[in-house]
Amino acid sequence: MPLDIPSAPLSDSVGYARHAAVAIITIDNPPVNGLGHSVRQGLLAGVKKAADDQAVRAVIIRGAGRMFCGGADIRQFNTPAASAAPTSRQVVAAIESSAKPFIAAIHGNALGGGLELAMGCHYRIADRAARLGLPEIKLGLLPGGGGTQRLPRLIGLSPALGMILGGNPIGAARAAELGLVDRLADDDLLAAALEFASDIAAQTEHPVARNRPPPQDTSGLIAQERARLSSRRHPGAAALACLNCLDAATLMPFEEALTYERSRFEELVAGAESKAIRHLFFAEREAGKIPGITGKVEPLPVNRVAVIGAGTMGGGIAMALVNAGIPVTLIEREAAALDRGLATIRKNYAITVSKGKLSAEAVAEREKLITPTVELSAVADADLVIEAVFEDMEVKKALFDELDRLCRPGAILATNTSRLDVNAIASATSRPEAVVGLHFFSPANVMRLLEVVRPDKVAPEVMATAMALAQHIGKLPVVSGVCEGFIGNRMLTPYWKEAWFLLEEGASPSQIDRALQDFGMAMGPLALSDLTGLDINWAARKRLAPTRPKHLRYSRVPDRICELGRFGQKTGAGFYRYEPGSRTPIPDPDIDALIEECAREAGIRRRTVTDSEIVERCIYALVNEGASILNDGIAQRASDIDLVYVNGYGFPAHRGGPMYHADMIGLASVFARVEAWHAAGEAHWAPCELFRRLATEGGQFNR
Ligand code: T1G
Repeated sequence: MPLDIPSAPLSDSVGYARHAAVAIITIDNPPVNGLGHSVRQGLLAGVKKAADDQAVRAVIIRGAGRMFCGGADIRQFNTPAASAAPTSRQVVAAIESSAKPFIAAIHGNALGGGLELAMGCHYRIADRAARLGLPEIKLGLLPGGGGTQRLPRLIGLSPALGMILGGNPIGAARAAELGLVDRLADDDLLAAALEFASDIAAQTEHPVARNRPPPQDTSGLIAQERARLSSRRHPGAAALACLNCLDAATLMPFEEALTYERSRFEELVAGAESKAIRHLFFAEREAGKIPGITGKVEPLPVNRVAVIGAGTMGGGIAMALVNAGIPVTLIEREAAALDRGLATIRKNYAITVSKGKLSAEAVAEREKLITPTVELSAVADADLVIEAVFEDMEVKKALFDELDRLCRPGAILATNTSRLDVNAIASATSRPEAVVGLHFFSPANVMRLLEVVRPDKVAPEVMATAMALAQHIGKLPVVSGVCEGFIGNRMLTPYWKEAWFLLEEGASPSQIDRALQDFGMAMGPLALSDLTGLDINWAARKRLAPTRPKHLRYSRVPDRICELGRFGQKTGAGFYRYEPGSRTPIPDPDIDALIEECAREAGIRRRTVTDSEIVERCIYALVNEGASILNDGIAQRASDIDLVYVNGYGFPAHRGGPMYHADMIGLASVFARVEAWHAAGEAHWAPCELFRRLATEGGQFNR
């Protein structure tokens, strides 16, 4: 059967061919066959051409390249092209009203507007590996091309609600079970679609989604979901709008509900939340790019990794690697520590199995990929070694000296340090060009963010390998230069300091945490420090004390808390106290008294501090440090900083990240506040040159 039938162009991204009595319309708009304006024009032209062609009895729509269609062209949103006729809705309406049956031949992805296009067709044939979904909610949007109306008519309200509010695609087999796909293709998709076309040729009636009975919400599903959403601090505009559109599907005539859906979509696509989330969508794709390296320098093969340290980080890293099918040699100096690490890994997998996320067989396969040993010499056959040992420079230098001698030539040596100088670690080896930082975030088998720290002497192929490995194991790699704390932890320092200063000036821990959670932070700064452990940063402050500039304001609050042995949740008390076995922060009058004493000692008259002042000072502390990180060349781009804070530190995605948030407020306004605090004698607010220049020139961090 001919795989590829020559097409005549209908537009610069849609082709038309006829094979016997079947017209074949092919979308060819790399990289994802997005439904840009030229695609929509071509599709409508194809619908008309097939209608006029007397020889045509059925029509197949398919995608060229690696997928059927990845949805509307997000880059065209908020531009005239997005709503230029013909819209997706008009194309789908023309297909649905066609007297000739349309068959969507789906491979790769059918997402968003791509699935909506397929649901406008009378039938859907899918390759078994295909994935179908309506991920719009992940862009702060809703399916605006009829998805909220056709999907529940095709598969029922409950599965439709799950797909639309979850935003996750389903596989072709599941789609077939639900009735979203009419036939699965085992190998040749086009052949299967052509065969299906001949199977239905004799039929005079063909199913039209819009004519199916509307979904009924007999079990109060929508009300339950609305209550669940409303109980969230930030349910998100898109989730509520999706729910309202599904409700409309059960209550309104089809056309009226379609108009309602379109209005809600237009509100969302013009809204700040979706624009912020779409900023992050593209930022994620930018983050993986290192100019001059990715796409140009071939990554080195990584077939075996040695992980040194089977503690929380080492065990999580080992899991992240075997989850991607990469064999791991897990090394600990002592058998007892190794056994503890393996037991933790087994426990974590058991939880995953109990949640139904993985089968016991799949877990067994992954655990088989881990080779535990107490012999450091086992690193000899590793292509990459990742150390996750005690966070001490001398310990790490000594280990890297040993690794340099034990590892094969060409092996890459990576450190998981969260803030130490990777150049200094590299200098402990004879191969600094092979040393890189891979700063995983805990839990390393769950958190997507990975700071790839780029030392001065690292070779381009080592960076290319680190970025490729990160993406292979499903991480979100962000390149950071070498500095104290890289990107994320460096920004955390002034953020926490501002919170401590606000405590001394009159705010309480609960007020500060609540104000920032109302802003959208997943956790308040003080509860966060209790979670991460106050002792880690206390050690850093003590290490840096000899070089701390004396003119900078310094709060004794966290030191005094640590001196009481209160390191946070791990000791049952920090800024808050915790009941045994509980992680719920409980305000502690002893801490209030300690704060008042620190204020007195610092000569600070306490006052009423407003929530808005708390938010402004803490968030602008992030922005000001982010600007310095950009100024110092530590981050490649502002959107990388946004990604670090949204994915690693709970910054609200619907505000786009700290730098994007400042851009939306206007840098002149943000800079004016920073400059005012600096001019009032708060030396730690000194803005960098880049911030000053952008603010005065009307620029933005995210260009
Ligand atoms: N529009 C524009 N560009 C897109 C795009 C899209 N929909 N999807 C991907 N790209 C770009 C991406 O920025 C990157 O660009 C390149 O394509 C490869 O992407 C009306 C309103 C399809 C699963 O949400 O999930 O339809 O960096 O690296 O890993 O109801 O892309 O190369 O310059 O991600 O193979 C709904 C979003 C839109 C799907 C492919 N659709 N995309 O993954 O490639 S809204 C989505 C994805 C909508 C309708 C509604 C993934 C993918 P560059 P990539 P991939």
